[in-house]
Amino acid sequence: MEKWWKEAVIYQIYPRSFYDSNGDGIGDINGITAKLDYLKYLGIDVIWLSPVYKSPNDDNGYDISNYQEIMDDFGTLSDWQRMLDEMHKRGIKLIMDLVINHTSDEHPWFIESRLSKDNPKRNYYIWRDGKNGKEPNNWQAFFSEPAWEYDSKTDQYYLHLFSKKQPDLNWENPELKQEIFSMVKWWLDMGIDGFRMDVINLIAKPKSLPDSELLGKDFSGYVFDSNLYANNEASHEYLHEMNESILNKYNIMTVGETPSVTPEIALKYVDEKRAELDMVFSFEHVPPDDFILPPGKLNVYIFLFIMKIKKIVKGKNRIDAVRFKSIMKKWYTVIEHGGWNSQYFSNHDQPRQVSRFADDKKYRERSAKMLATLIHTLPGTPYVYQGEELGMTNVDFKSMDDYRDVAFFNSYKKHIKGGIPKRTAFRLIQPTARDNARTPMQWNAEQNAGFTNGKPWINVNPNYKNINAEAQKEDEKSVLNYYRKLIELRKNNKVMVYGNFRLIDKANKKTIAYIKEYNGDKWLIAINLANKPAKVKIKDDFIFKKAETILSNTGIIKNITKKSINLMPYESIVFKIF
Ligand code: TEU
Ligand code: CA
Repeated sequence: MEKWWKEAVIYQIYPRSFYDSNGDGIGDINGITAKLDYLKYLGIDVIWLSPVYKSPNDDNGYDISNYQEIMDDFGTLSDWQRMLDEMHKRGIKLIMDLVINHTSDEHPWFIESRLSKDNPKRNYYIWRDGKNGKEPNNWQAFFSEPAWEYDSKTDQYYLHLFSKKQPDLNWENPELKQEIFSMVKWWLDMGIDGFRMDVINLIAKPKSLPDSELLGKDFSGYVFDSNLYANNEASHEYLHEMNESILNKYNIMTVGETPSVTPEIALKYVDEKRAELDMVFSFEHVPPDDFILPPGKLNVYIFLFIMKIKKIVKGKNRIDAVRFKSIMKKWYTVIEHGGWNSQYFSNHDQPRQVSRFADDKKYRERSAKMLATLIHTLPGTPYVYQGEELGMTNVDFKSMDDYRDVAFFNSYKKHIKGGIPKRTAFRLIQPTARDNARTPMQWNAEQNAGFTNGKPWINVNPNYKNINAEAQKEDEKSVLNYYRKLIELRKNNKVMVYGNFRLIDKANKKTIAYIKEYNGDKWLIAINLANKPAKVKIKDDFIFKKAETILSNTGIIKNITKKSINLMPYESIVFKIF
């Protein structure tokens, strides 16, 4: 069925790093309002705004201490209201980030909860007795620490799947659930257009909180087992209930962030008939490059050696084409069965896509456009993360002091504890650091990339003199202008949105090529994922008279024979076929 959110292009704003309107070095809400004309010019339809709620910023706003107020750094609720009005005036919709798996430990609920075992808010969170003087179970949190924190006041532990300043909420408590539901309704009544739901498939914990049986994987004795934390049956019940009682009364969209989902599991969340979510972010095509350290010093060195070899191999062809194609094919079944997908390579948790999956040096512009072509033509709704439309790259910070992210610090500490020398640990985790994507948006070639007049909360990437929005506006061949063309194309061609998806030349190790068809329109997309020339073979069973280039990332218009398409390194072409 046709829906506005299937046709939309969604742009993610990480507010801290977008634009600083008052010179304190921190991006803010008035800064977003000031840049809406840029986003209108880019052509996007929806903004996903990372959290702007009151927060002590242990995890940059993903630790919320008040759901119904705006963080001081970012402005006020009336700034927010004005921003929303200005978005709507321009025909841009807004989806807010809903973080309801956990709150900050500075949320008044938690402050009360930890006071005593019989406090009325005690069961808003997950408290347990220790076992033999240790944690209640062997779980490790996402940010490299044990998932339980001891609280001496009541001699119990609380669960936190993220940092220890992010205690997990207890969704089994109906009172807590109702509080969350009324907060959700409050935001919808403020006029927003939907939610991105943070780690929403973790909200229901496994009954009895069992030990993970994936033992011995880690020197620390704790086990990171997201399959155990994720997708417990009740998460579907809670989402269905939220949908039936609130969400379906509004013309909105929802996208759930769901680590550890297969297409089968994802379909349960997004199957139209089940009425839970509209789409989810899956991770199969962006697997964590994070490492689980083996115990023992010798093993650590063997492991480091293997990682080094892997990196060399990976450097040759950043996306494994055959694997990627099979993932895309598998995920297309979600759409075939009445669900929908999202398409992304980047967000505030992932390194920059051009550095990670393509080439941020010689072929930076061409390969950034190539990745964009993929995102916008693969089946699903495309998501653009701020700066991606400029081909922004990872940052090569030289010291730990340049980093800001709690996940990075925890991971560093853990590597040191595991016996890895400091410098090696730093080098090892640097390419995966979330701060790679959190350096300020590069607006122009002036000081601090035009992001702030003050001292930025995190340093700008020094390459802003070459890579910035102002320069790219002027350059017809820029990555920015290529994104504008892709977005415009989506508005005028439903085949791009609803076209079915058929891969050709599946065994090709360098390319991905596919046909999309809708209401008589037929497109062929041919993409070289490698830094070497490639050739897409077209079999006899696929016949066409003429193939016209609609968009090419090299600007070269091709006449193709029916047998094959030659592609330069990282070349991508969208053809209309007759
Ligand atoms: O991310 C959840 C998540 O799966 C990530 O933690 C991911 O595993 C990690 O970032 C890889 O390094 C969401 C938010 O997007 C993230 O920013 C928050 O830190 C996290 O939830 C906790 O709210
Ligand atoms: Ca500011």
